[in-house]
Amino acid sequence: MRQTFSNAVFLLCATASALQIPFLESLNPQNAVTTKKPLVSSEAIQADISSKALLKRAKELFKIAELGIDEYNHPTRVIGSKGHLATLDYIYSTLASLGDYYTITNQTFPAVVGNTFEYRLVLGDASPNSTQAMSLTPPTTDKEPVFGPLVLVANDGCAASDYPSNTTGAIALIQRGTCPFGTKSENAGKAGALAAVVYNTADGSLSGTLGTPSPHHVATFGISKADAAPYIAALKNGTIIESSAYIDAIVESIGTTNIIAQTTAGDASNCVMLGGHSDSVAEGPGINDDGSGSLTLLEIATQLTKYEVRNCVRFAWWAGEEEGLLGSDYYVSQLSAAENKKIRLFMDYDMLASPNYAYQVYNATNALNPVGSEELRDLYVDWYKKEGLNYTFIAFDGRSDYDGFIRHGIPGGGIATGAEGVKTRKEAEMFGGREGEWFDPCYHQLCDGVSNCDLEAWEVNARLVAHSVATYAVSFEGFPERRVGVEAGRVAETPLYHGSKLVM
Ligand code: DTR
Ligand code: ZN
Ligand code: ZN
Repeated sequence: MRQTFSNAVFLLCATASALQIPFLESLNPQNAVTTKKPLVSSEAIQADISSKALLKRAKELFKIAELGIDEYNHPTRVIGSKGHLATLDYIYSTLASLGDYYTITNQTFPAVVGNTFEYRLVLGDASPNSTQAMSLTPPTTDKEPVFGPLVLVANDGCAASDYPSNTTGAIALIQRGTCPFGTKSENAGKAGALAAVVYNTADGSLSGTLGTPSPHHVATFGISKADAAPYIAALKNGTIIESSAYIDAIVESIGTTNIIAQTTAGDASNCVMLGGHSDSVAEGPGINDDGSGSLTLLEIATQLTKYEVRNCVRFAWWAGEEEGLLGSDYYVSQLSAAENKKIRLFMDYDMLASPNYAYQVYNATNALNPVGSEELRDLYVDWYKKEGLNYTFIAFDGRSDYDGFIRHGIPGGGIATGAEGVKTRKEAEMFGGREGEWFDPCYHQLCDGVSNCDLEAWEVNARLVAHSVATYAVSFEGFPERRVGVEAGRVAETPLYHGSKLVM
Protein backbone atom coordinates (compact mmCIF):
# COMPACT_ATOMS: atom_id res chain seq x y z
CA MET A 1 0.00 0.00 0.00
CA ARG A 2 2.72 2.48 1.08
CA GLN A 3 4.73 1.73 -2.02
CA THR A 4 1.76 2.33 -4.25
CA PHE A 5 0.79 5.56 -2.53
CA SER A 6 4.25 7.10 -2.91
CA ASN A 7 4.38 6.08 -6.55
CA ALA A 8 1.07 7.83 -7.11
CA VAL A 9 2.38 11.03 -5.54
CA PHE A 10 5.49 10.85 -7.65
CA LEU A 11 3.46 10.48 -10.82
CA LEU A 12 1.18 13.36 -9.96
CA CYS A 13 4.12 15.66 -9.23
CA ALA A 14 5.59 14.77 -12.58
CA THR A 15 2.30 15.65 -14.25
CA ALA A 16 2.05 18.93 -12.39
CA SER A 17 5.48 20.04 -13.44
CA ALA A 18 4.89 19.00 -17.02
CA LEU A 19 1.81 21.20 -17.01
CA GLN A 20 3.86 23.93 -15.31
CA ILE A 21 1.63 24.09 -12.27
CA PRO A 22 3.69 25.68 -9.49
CA PHE A 23 5.19 22.83 -7.50
CA LEU A 24 4.12 24.07 -4.09
CA GLU A 25 0.57 24.60 -5.19
CA SER A 26 0.31 20.99 -6.27
CA LEU A 27 1.45 19.90 -2.83
CA ASN A 28 -0.92 22.18 -0.89
CA PRO A 29 -3.65 20.02 0.67
CA GLN A 30 -6.20 22.75 0.00
CA ASN A 31 -5.54 22.17 -3.64
CA ALA A 32 -5.99 18.45 -3.21
CA VAL A 33 -8.48 18.62 -6.03
CA THR A 34 -5.54 18.90 -8.41
CA THR A 35 -4.49 15.42 -7.35
CA LYS A 36 -7.87 13.86 -8.12
CA LYS A 37 -8.04 11.63 -11.15
CA PRO A 38 -10.28 12.77 -13.97
CA LEU A 39 -13.58 10.99 -14.47
CA VAL A 40 -13.18 8.38 -17.19
CA SER A 41 -14.54 9.37 -20.56
CA SER A 42 -15.01 7.33 -23.69
CA GLU A 43 -12.77 9.64 -25.74
CA ALA A 44 -9.95 9.63 -23.21
CA ILE A 45 -9.78 5.89 -22.67
CA GLN A 46 -10.19 5.11 -26.36
CA ALA A 47 -7.16 7.30 -26.99
CA ASP A 48 -5.21 5.16 -24.53
CA ILE A 49 -5.63 2.06 -26.73
CA SER A 50 -2.86 1.16 -29.15
CA SER A 51 -2.34 -1.89 -31.31
CA LYS A 52 1.32 -1.71 -30.30
CA ALA A 53 0.46 -2.44 -26.66
CA LEU A 54 -1.94 -5.22 -27.67
CA LEU A 55 0.67 -6.81 -29.93
CA LYS A 56 3.24 -6.70 -27.15
CA ARG A 57 0.86 -8.55 -24.88
CA ALA A 58 0.03 -11.07 -27.63
CA LYS A 59 3.73 -11.89 -27.98
CA GLU A 60 4.01 -12.34 -24.22
CA LEU A 61 0.99 -14.63 -24.25
CA PHE A 62 2.44 -16.76 -27.03
CA LYS A 63 5.61 -17.26 -24.97
CA ILE A 64 3.36 -18.35 -22.11
CA ALA A 65 1.53 -20.80 -24.39
CA GLU A 66 4.91 -22.35 -25.27
CA LEU A 67 5.08 -23.63 -21.69
CA GLY A 68 2.41 -26.12 -22.78
CA ILE A 69 4.84 -27.79 -25.18
CA ASP A 70 6.30 -30.08 -22.49
CA GLU A 71 3.07 -31.95 -22.07
CA TYR A 72 1.19 -31.31 -25.32
CA ASN A 73 4.06 -31.15 -27.84
CA HIS A 74 2.84 -27.76 -29.02
CA PRO A 75 1.90 -24.37 -27.52
CA THR A 76 -1.41 -24.43 -25.66
CA ARG A 77 -3.16 -22.71 -22.79
CA VAL A 78 -5.82 -25.36 -22.22
CA ILE A 79 -6.96 -25.61 -18.59
CA GLY A 80 -4.66 -27.81 -16.57
CA SER A 81 -1.65 -27.04 -18.78
CA LYS A 82 1.39 -25.05 -17.70
CA GLY A 83 0.41 -22.57 -20.42
CA HIS A 84 -2.88 -21.90 -18.67
CA LEU A 85 -1.36 -21.67 -15.21
CA ALA A 86 1.16 -19.15 -16.53
CA THR A 87 -1.67 -17.22 -18.22
CA LEU A 88 -3.37 -16.94 -14.83
CA ASP A 89 -0.10 -15.76 -13.27
CA TYR A 90 0.30 -13.18 -16.00
CA ILE A 91 -3.23 -11.81 -15.54
CA TYR A 92 -3.01 -11.82 -11.76
CA SER A 93 0.42 -10.22 -11.56
CA THR A 94 -0.52 -7.52 -14.07
CA LEU A 95 -3.58 -6.66 -11.98
CA ALA A 96 -1.66 -6.83 -8.72
CA SER A 97 0.87 -4.36 -10.11
CA LEU A 98 -1.95 -1.81 -10.42
CA GLY A 99 -2.01 -1.27 -6.66
CA ASP A 100 -5.28 -0.93 -4.84
CA TYR A 101 -7.35 0.27 -7.77
CA TYR A 102 -8.89 -3.21 -7.95
CA THR A 103 -9.95 -5.86 -5.50
CA ILE A 104 -8.77 -9.08 -7.09
CA THR A 105 -10.44 -12.41 -6.40
CA ASN A 106 -9.38 -15.87 -7.48
CA GLN A 107 -12.31 -18.21 -7.74
CA THR A 108 -11.23 -21.83 -8.00
CA PHE A 109 -13.72 -24.44 -9.14
CA PRO A 110 -13.61 -28.11 -10.16
CA ALA A 111 -13.28 -28.97 -13.83
CA VAL A 112 -12.83 -32.12 -15.82
CA VAL A 113 -10.08 -32.15 -18.42
CA GLY A 114 -9.21 -34.69 -21.04
CA ASN A 115 -6.26 -35.24 -23.28
CA THR A 116 -6.35 -37.71 -26.16
CA PHE A 117 -2.86 -38.80 -27.17
CA GLU A 118 -3.61 -41.36 -29.87
CA TYR A 119 -6.59 -43.12 -31.41
CA ARG A 120 -7.39 -45.59 -34.16
CA LEU A 121 -10.59 -47.17 -35.42
CA VAL A 122 -10.58 -50.03 -37.89
CA LEU A 123 -13.94 -51.26 -39.18
CA GLY A 124 -13.52 -54.42 -41.22
CA ASP A 125 -10.33 -53.79 -43.10
CA ALA A 126 -10.49 -50.00 -43.34
CA SER A 127 -10.15 -46.95 -41.16
CA PRO A 128 -12.85 -44.32 -41.83
CA ASN A 129 -11.13 -41.08 -42.88
CA SER A 130 -13.46 -38.94 -40.83
CA THR A 131 -12.70 -40.73 -37.53
CA GLN A 132 -12.35 -38.44 -34.53
CA ALA A 133 -12.18 -39.26 -30.85
CA MET A 134 -14.86 -37.48 -28.82
CA SER A 135 -13.64 -34.97 -26.24
CA LEU A 136 -13.56 -36.37 -22.69
CA THR A 137 -13.64 -39.93 -24.00
CA PRO A 138 -12.10 -42.51 -21.71
CA PRO A 139 -9.35 -44.71 -23.17
CA THR A 140 -10.01 -48.22 -24.36
CA THR A 141 -9.39 -50.85 -21.64
CA ASP A 142 -5.79 -50.65 -20.40
CA LYS A 143 -5.10 -48.12 -23.20
CA GLU A 144 -4.79 -51.09 -25.54
CA PRO A 145 -6.64 -51.96 -28.75
CA VAL A 146 -9.91 -53.83 -28.26
CA PHE A 147 -11.38 -56.24 -30.81
CA GLY A 148 -14.96 -57.17 -31.53
CA PRO A 149 -17.68 -57.17 -34.16
CA LEU A 150 -19.38 -53.94 -35.19
CA VAL A 151 -23.03 -53.97 -34.03
CA LEU A 152 -25.74 -51.64 -35.30
CA VAL A 153 -27.75 -50.02 -32.51
CA ALA A 154 -31.46 -49.42 -33.12
CA ASN A 155 -33.05 -45.97 -33.28
CA ASP A 156 -30.85 -43.25 -31.74
CA GLY A 157 -29.30 -45.35 -29.00
CA CYS A 158 -30.95 -43.21 -26.34
CA ALA A 159 -32.79 -46.12 -24.67
CA ALA A 160 -31.31 -49.28 -23.17
CA SER A 161 -33.70 -51.31 -25.35
CA ASP A 162 -31.99 -49.96 -28.51
CA TYR A 163 -28.93 -52.11 -27.77
CA PRO A 164 -29.17 -55.70 -29.03
CA SER A 165 -27.94 -58.45 -26.73
CA ASN A 166 -24.87 -59.04 -28.92
CA THR A 167 -23.62 -55.53 -28.00
CA THR A 168 -21.69 -57.25 -25.21
CA GLY A 169 -18.05 -57.49 -26.32
CA ALA A 170 -18.81 -55.53 -29.49
CA ILE A 171 -18.25 -52.06 -30.93
CA ALA A 172 -21.57 -50.20 -31.04
CA LEU A 173 -22.46 -48.14 -34.11
CA ILE A 174 -24.98 -45.46 -33.11
CA GLN A 175 -26.81 -42.76 -35.02
CA ARG A 176 -26.45 -39.14 -33.87
CA GLY A 177 -29.54 -37.39 -32.46
CA THR A 178 -32.24 -37.12 -29.75
CA CYS A 179 -29.88 -37.41 -26.76
CA PRO A 180 -26.33 -36.25 -25.94
CA PHE A 181 -23.26 -38.20 -27.09
CA GLY A 182 -22.49 -38.82 -23.42
CA THR A 183 -25.81 -40.68 -22.97
CA LYS A 184 -25.12 -42.89 -26.00
CA SER A 185 -21.64 -43.72 -24.74
CA GLU A 186 -23.05 -44.52 -21.30
CA ASN A 187 -25.80 -46.73 -22.73
CA ALA A 188 -23.27 -48.56 -24.88
CA GLY A 189 -21.09 -49.13 -21.83
CA LYS A 190 -24.03 -50.43 -19.80
CA ALA A 191 -24.87 -52.81 -22.64
CA GLY A 192 -21.34 -54.22 -22.45
CA ALA A 193 -19.84 -52.56 -25.55
CA LEU A 194 -16.06 -52.25 -25.76
CA ALA A 195 -16.32 -48.94 -27.62
CA ALA A 196 -18.88 -46.77 -29.37
CA VAL A 197 -18.96 -45.05 -32.75
CA VAL A 198 -21.50 -42.28 -33.30
CA TYR A 199 -22.19 -41.44 -36.93
CA ASN A 200 -23.30 -38.04 -38.13
CA THR A 201 -26.74 -37.38 -39.57
CA ALA A 202 -25.66 -34.05 -41.07
CA ASP A 203 -22.85 -33.68 -43.60
CA GLY A 204 -19.24 -33.73 -42.48
CA SER A 205 -17.20 -35.28 -39.72
CA LEU A 206 -18.51 -35.42 -36.17
CA SER A 207 -16.57 -33.91 -33.35
CA GLY A 208 -18.27 -33.49 -30.02
CA THR A 209 -17.84 -34.01 -26.33
CA LEU A 210 -19.12 -36.68 -23.97
CA GLY A 211 -19.53 -34.00 -21.30
CA THR A 212 -19.56 -34.91 -17.62
CA PRO A 213 -17.72 -38.22 -17.22
CA SER A 214 -19.64 -41.32 -16.22
CA PRO A 215 -18.14 -44.59 -15.00
CA HIS A 216 -20.16 -46.26 -17.78
CA HIS A 217 -18.65 -44.23 -20.62
CA VAL A 218 -16.69 -46.28 -23.13
CA ALA A 219 -14.11 -45.09 -25.66
CA THR A 220 -16.19 -43.13 -28.18
CA PHE A 221 -15.53 -41.93 -31.71
CA GLY A 222 -17.42 -39.79 -34.22
CA ILE A 223 -17.52 -40.54 -37.96
CA SER A 224 -19.31 -38.98 -40.93
CA LYS A 225 -22.61 -40.16 -42.36
CA ALA A 226 -20.88 -40.96 -45.69
CA ASP A 227 -18.24 -43.11 -43.99
CA ALA A 228 -20.88 -44.95 -41.97
CA ALA A 229 -23.26 -45.70 -44.86
CA PRO A 230 -21.54 -48.80 -46.36
CA TYR A 231 -21.12 -50.38 -42.90
CA ILE A 232 -24.77 -49.79 -42.02
CA ALA A 233 -25.82 -51.40 -45.30
CA ALA A 234 -23.55 -54.40 -44.73
CA LEU A 235 -24.71 -54.89 -41.14
CA LYS A 236 -28.33 -54.77 -42.25
CA ASN A 237 -27.47 -57.57 -44.69
CA GLY A 238 -26.16 -59.64 -41.83
CA THR A 239 -22.46 -59.24 -42.67
CA ILE A 240 -20.10 -59.70 -39.73
CA ILE A 241 -17.62 -56.80 -39.57
CA GLU A 242 -14.73 -57.62 -37.25
CA SER A 243 -13.36 -54.34 -35.93
CA SER A 244 -10.89 -52.81 -33.54
CA ALA A 245 -10.78 -49.61 -31.54
CA TYR A 246 -7.96 -47.93 -29.68
CA ILE A 247 -7.85 -44.72 -27.68
CA ASP A 248 -5.04 -43.58 -25.41
CA ALA A 249 -6.50 -40.74 -23.38
CA ILE A 250 -6.83 -39.41 -19.87
CA VAL A 251 -9.78 -37.78 -18.20
CA GLU A 252 -9.14 -36.17 -14.86
CA SER A 253 -10.64 -33.76 -12.38
CA ILE A 254 -8.66 -30.61 -11.58
CA GLY A 255 -9.19 -27.25 -9.97
CA THR A 256 -9.00 -24.22 -12.22
CA THR A 257 -9.51 -20.55 -11.55
CA ASN A 258 -11.52 -17.52 -12.64
CA ILE A 259 -9.88 -14.18 -11.91
CA ILE A 260 -12.18 -11.30 -11.03
CA ALA A 261 -11.05 -7.69 -10.56
CA GLN A 262 -13.46 -5.05 -9.33
CA THR A 263 -12.73 -1.35 -8.97
CA THR A 264 -12.54 -0.32 -5.34
CA ALA A 265 -14.16 2.97 -6.36
CA GLY A 266 -17.61 3.41 -7.85
CA ASP A 267 -21.08 2.41 -6.74
CA ALA A 268 -20.65 -1.24 -5.78
CA SER A 269 -24.40 -1.85 -6.11
CA ASN A 270 -24.30 -0.96 -9.78
CA CYS A 271 -21.58 -2.82 -11.62
CA VAL A 272 -20.79 -3.06 -15.27
CA MET A 273 -19.22 -6.45 -15.80
CA LEU A 274 -17.15 -7.68 -18.72
CA GLY A 275 -15.29 -10.89 -19.41
CA GLY A 276 -13.06 -12.83 -21.75
CA HIS A 277 -11.70 -16.35 -21.34
CA SER A 278 -8.21 -17.10 -20.11
CA ASP A 279 -8.02 -20.62 -21.57
CA SER A 280 -7.47 -21.97 -25.07
CA VAL A 281 -8.30 -25.31 -26.61
CA ALA A 282 -5.71 -28.09 -26.31
CA GLU A 283 -4.94 -27.89 -30.03
CA GLY A 284 -3.28 -24.49 -30.00
CA PRO A 285 -2.14 -21.31 -28.23
CA GLY A 286 -5.44 -19.41 -28.62
CA ILE A 287 -4.04 -15.97 -29.30
CA ASN A 288 -7.14 -14.77 -31.13
CA ASP A 289 -9.40 -17.18 -29.18
CA ASP A 290 -9.38 -15.65 -26.69
CA GLY A 291 -6.06 -13.93 -26.17
CA SER A 292 -7.53 -11.04 -28.13
CA GLY A 293 -10.43 -10.59 -25.71
CA SER A 294 -8.65 -11.36 -22.48
CA LEU A 295 -5.66 -9.15 -23.32
CA THR A 296 -7.98 -6.32 -24.35
CA LEU A 297 -9.53 -6.55 -20.91
CA LEU A 298 -6.14 -6.53 -19.26
CA GLU A 299 -5.03 -3.49 -21.25
CA ILE A 300 -8.23 -1.62 -20.46
CA ALA A 301 -8.05 -2.60 -16.80
CA THR A 302 -4.56 -1.09 -16.82
CA GLN A 303 -5.56 2.12 -18.62
CA LEU A 304 -8.66 2.58 -16.45
CA THR A 305 -6.49 3.13 -13.38
CA LYS A 306 -5.75 6.66 -14.63
CA TYR A 307 -9.37 7.57 -14.09
CA GLU A 308 -12.14 7.94 -11.59
CA VAL A 309 -15.29 5.83 -12.05
CA ARG A 310 -18.81 6.44 -10.71
CA ASN A 311 -20.10 2.90 -11.09
CA CYS A 312 -18.11 -0.15 -10.22
CA VAL A 313 -16.37 -1.93 -13.07
CA ARG A 314 -15.87 -5.69 -12.71
CA PHE A 315 -13.54 -7.56 -15.05
CA ALA A 316 -13.54 -11.35 -15.35
CA TRP A 317 -11.11 -13.78 -16.93
CA TRP A 318 -13.02 -17.05 -17.19
CA ALA A 319 -11.36 -20.46 -17.12
CA GLY A 320 -12.76 -23.54 -18.85
CA GLU A 321 -14.75 -21.68 -21.50
CA GLU A 322 -13.53 -24.15 -24.08
CA GLU A 323 -14.68 -27.10 -21.98
CA GLY A 324 -18.25 -25.82 -21.96
CA LEU A 325 -18.40 -22.35 -20.34
CA LEU A 326 -17.38 -23.89 -17.01
CA GLY A 327 -15.96 -20.81 -15.29
CA SER A 328 -18.70 -18.34 -16.17
CA ASP A 329 -21.40 -20.90 -15.35
CA TYR A 330 -19.80 -21.57 -12.00
CA TYR A 331 -19.44 -17.86 -11.22
CA VAL A 332 -23.08 -17.07 -11.93
CA SER A 333 -24.28 -20.14 -10.04
CA GLN A 334 -22.49 -18.91 -6.91
CA LEU A 335 -24.05 -15.44 -6.87
CA SER A 336 -26.64 -14.76 -4.16
CA ALA A 337 -29.80 -13.01 -5.35
CA ALA A 338 -28.47 -9.74 -3.89
CA GLU A 339 -25.09 -10.09 -5.64
CA ASN A 340 -26.74 -11.07 -8.91
CA LYS A 341 -28.77 -7.88 -8.84
CA LYS A 342 -25.69 -5.68 -8.50
CA ILE A 343 -24.58 -6.70 -11.99
CA ARG A 344 -26.37 -4.33 -14.30
CA LEU A 345 -25.08 -6.08 -17.42
CA PHE A 346 -22.44 -8.49 -18.69
CA MET A 347 -20.39 -7.81 -21.82
CA ASP A 348 -18.66 -10.77 -23.49
CA TYR A 349 -15.45 -10.27 -25.43
CA ASP A 350 -14.40 -13.47 -27.18
CA MET A 351 -12.37 -13.31 -30.43
CA LEU A 352 -11.85 -9.66 -31.32
CA ALA A 353 -9.09 -9.94 -33.92
CA SER A 354 -9.98 -12.65 -36.45
CA PRO A 355 -7.75 -12.41 -39.53
CA ASN A 356 -10.64 -12.53 -42.03
CA TYR A 357 -12.82 -10.47 -39.71
CA ALA A 358 -16.29 -9.03 -39.73
CA TYR A 359 -17.46 -6.60 -37.07
CA GLN A 360 -20.10 -8.76 -35.44
CA VAL A 361 -22.58 -7.69 -32.80
CA TYR A 362 -24.59 -10.30 -30.92
CA ASN A 363 -28.21 -9.79 -31.82
CA ALA A 364 -29.39 -9.78 -28.23
CA THR A 365 -32.95 -8.51 -28.14
CA ASN A 366 -35.07 -7.68 -25.13
CA ALA A 367 -37.82 -9.93 -26.49
CA LEU A 368 -35.67 -13.05 -26.01
CA ASN A 369 -33.16 -11.96 -23.38
CA PRO A 370 -33.05 -10.07 -20.09
CA VAL A 371 -34.17 -6.50 -20.58
CA GLY A 372 -31.18 -4.25 -21.21
CA SER A 373 -29.49 -6.68 -23.62
CA GLU A 374 -30.91 -4.72 -26.53
CA GLU A 375 -29.72 -1.38 -25.17
CA LEU A 376 -26.22 -2.88 -24.98
CA ARG A 377 -26.53 -4.21 -28.52
CA ASP A 378 -27.45 -0.73 -29.66
CA LEU A 379 -24.49 0.83 -27.89
CA TYR A 380 -22.20 -1.25 -30.15
CA VAL A 381 -24.26 -0.49 -33.24
CA ASP A 382 -24.23 3.25 -32.55
CA TRP A 383 -20.48 3.23 -32.07
CA TYR A 384 -19.74 1.39 -35.33
CA LYS A 385 -22.10 3.77 -37.13
CA LYS A 386 -20.43 6.81 -35.60
CA GLU A 387 -17.04 5.47 -36.65
CA GLY A 388 -18.34 4.93 -40.19
CA LEU A 389 -17.74 1.17 -39.91
CA ASN A 390 -19.95 -1.65 -41.15
CA TYR A 391 -21.26 -4.29 -38.76
CA THR A 392 -23.41 -7.42 -38.91
CA PHE A 393 -25.65 -9.07 -36.36
CA ILE A 394 -24.84 -12.63 -35.30
CA ALA A 395 -26.86 -15.16 -33.35
CA PHE A 396 -26.87 -14.84 -29.60
CA ASP A 397 -27.07 -18.60 -29.28
CA GLY A 398 -25.05 -19.62 -26.25
CA ARG A 399 -21.61 -20.11 -27.76
CA SER A 400 -19.75 -18.03 -25.21
CA ASP A 401 -19.66 -16.94 -21.59
CA TYR A 402 -22.66 -14.61 -21.72
CA ASP A 403 -24.92 -17.67 -21.64
CA GLY A 404 -24.89 -18.22 -17.87
CA PHE A 405 -25.59 -14.54 -17.27
CA ILE A 406 -28.66 -14.26 -19.46
CA ARG A 407 -29.97 -17.54 -18.00
CA HIS A 408 -29.74 -15.90 -14.58
CA GLY A 409 -31.62 -12.77 -15.61
CA ILE A 410 -28.59 -10.54 -16.23
CA PRO A 411 -28.65 -8.53 -19.47
CA GLY A 412 -25.84 -9.52 -21.79
CA GLY A 413 -24.29 -9.03 -25.17
CA GLY A 414 -20.97 -8.52 -26.85
CA ILE A 415 -19.02 -8.28 -30.04
CA ALA A 416 -16.82 -10.71 -31.98
CA THR A 417 -15.01 -10.98 -35.31
CA GLY A 418 -15.95 -14.52 -36.32
CA ALA A 419 -14.76 -18.08 -35.86
CA GLU A 420 -15.43 -21.00 -38.21
CA GLY A 421 -18.20 -19.21 -40.09
CA VAL A 422 -17.68 -18.60 -43.80
CA LYS A 423 -17.44 -15.02 -45.05
CA THR A 424 -20.09 -14.22 -47.64
CA ARG A 425 -19.60 -12.04 -50.72
CA LYS A 426 -21.60 -9.29 -49.05
CA GLU A 427 -19.42 -9.49 -45.94
CA ALA A 428 -16.28 -9.34 -48.10
CA GLU A 429 -17.66 -6.15 -49.63
CA MET A 430 -18.43 -4.74 -46.19
CA PHE A 431 -15.20 -5.65 -44.42
CA GLY A 432 -12.70 -6.64 -47.09
CA GLY A 433 -10.99 -9.99 -46.67
CA ARG A 434 -11.63 -13.30 -48.40
CA GLU A 435 -15.08 -14.47 -49.45
CA GLY A 436 -15.74 -18.18 -48.96
CA GLU A 437 -13.15 -18.58 -46.19
CA TRP A 438 -13.56 -18.84 -42.45
CA PHE A 439 -13.44 -15.60 -40.48
CA ASP A 440 -10.69 -17.30 -38.51
CA PRO A 441 -9.07 -20.06 -40.60
CA CYS A 442 -6.98 -20.96 -37.53
CA TYR A 443 -9.98 -21.31 -35.21
CA HIS A 444 -9.17 -23.95 -32.56
CA GLN A 445 -5.95 -24.87 -34.32
CA LEU A 446 -2.23 -24.73 -33.76
CA CYS A 447 -1.88 -21.74 -36.09
CA ASP A 448 -3.88 -19.44 -33.77
CA GLY A 449 -0.68 -17.55 -32.93
CA VAL A 450 0.31 -13.89 -32.88
CA SER A 451 0.18 -13.50 -36.66
CA ASN A 452 -3.37 -14.87 -36.65
CA CYS A 453 -4.57 -11.60 -35.15
CA ASP A 454 -5.59 -8.71 -37.37
CA LEU A 455 -4.23 -5.67 -35.56
CA GLU A 456 -6.51 -3.18 -37.23
CA ALA A 457 -9.67 -5.06 -36.23
CA TRP A 458 -8.23 -5.66 -32.78
CA GLU A 459 -7.52 -1.99 -32.14
CA VAL A 460 -10.93 -0.93 -33.45
CA ASN A 461 -12.68 -3.43 -31.21
CA ALA A 462 -10.49 -2.65 -28.21
CA ARG A 463 -11.56 0.98 -28.57
CA LEU A 464 -15.18 -0.16 -28.63
CA VAL A 465 -14.61 -2.24 -25.49
CA ALA A 466 -13.07 0.85 -23.88
CA HIS A 467 -16.12 2.86 -24.96
CA SER A 468 -18.47 0.31 -23.42
CA VAL A 469 -16.58 0.36 -20.13
CA ALA A 470 -16.34 4.15 -19.97
CA THR A 471 -20.02 4.64 -20.84
CA TYR A 472 -21.35 2.47 -18.02
CA ALA A 473 -18.58 3.35 -15.57
CA VAL A 474 -19.89 6.92 -15.75
CA SER A 475 -23.63 6.35 -15.83
CA PHE A 476 -26.49 3.89 -16.31
CA GLU A 477 -28.84 6.68 -17.25
CA GLY A 478 -31.26 5.37 -19.86
CA PHE A 479 -30.22 1.78 -19.17
CA PRO A 480 -33.08 -0.35 -17.78
CA GLU A 481 -33.12 -1.10 -14.08
CA ARG A 482 -32.31 -4.69 -13.20
CA ARG A 483 -35.33 -6.93 -13.03
CA VAL A 484 -35.58 -10.33 -11.43
CA GLY A 485 -37.67 -13.47 -11.93
CA VAL A 486 -40.12 -13.49 -14.82
CA GLU A 487 -39.79 -9.71 -14.98
CA ALA A 488 -36.22 -10.09 -16.20
CA GLY A 489 -37.31 -11.43 -19.57
CA ARG A 490 -37.53 -14.69 -21.43
CA VAL A 491 -34.58 -16.90 -22.36
CA ALA A 492 -34.76 -19.73 -24.90
CA GLU A 493 -35.33 -23.06 -23.12
CA THR A 494 -32.73 -25.15 -24.91
CA PRO A 495 -29.76 -23.28 -26.29
CA LEU A 496 -28.37 -24.39 -29.63
CA TYR A 497 -24.97 -24.41 -28.03
CA HIS A 498 -23.42 -24.18 -24.66
CA GLY A 499 -19.87 -23.19 -25.55
CA SER A 500 -18.17 -24.26 -28.72
CA LYS A 501 -18.51 -28.04 -28.48
CA LEU A 502 -21.40 -30.05 -29.75
CA VAL A 503 -23.03 -32.12 -27.06
CA MET A 504 -25.52 -33.94 -29.29
N1 DTR B 1 -17.27 -20.06 -27.94
C1 DTR B 1 -16.19 -19.45 -28.65
C2 DTR B 1 -16.39 -19.11 -30.06
C3 DTR B 1 -17.62 -18.42 -30.40
C4 DTR B 1 -18.29 -17.52 -29.68
N2 DTR B 1 -19.37 -17.10 -30.38
C5 DTR B 1 -19.40 -17.73 -31.54
C6 DTR B 1 -20.30 -17.63 -32.60
C7 DTR B 1 -20.07 -18.40 -33.70
C8 DTR B 1 -18.97 -19.25 -33.76
C9 DTR B 1 -18.07 -19.36 -32.70
C10 DTR B 1 -18.32 -18.58 -31.59
C11 DTR B 1 -14.93 -20.23 -28.48
O1 DTR B 1 -14.27 -19.91 -27.52
O2 DTR B 1 -14.59 -21.14 -29.22
ZN1 ZN C 1 -12.70 -21.41 -28.68
ZN1 ZN D 1 -13.42 -18.24 -27.32
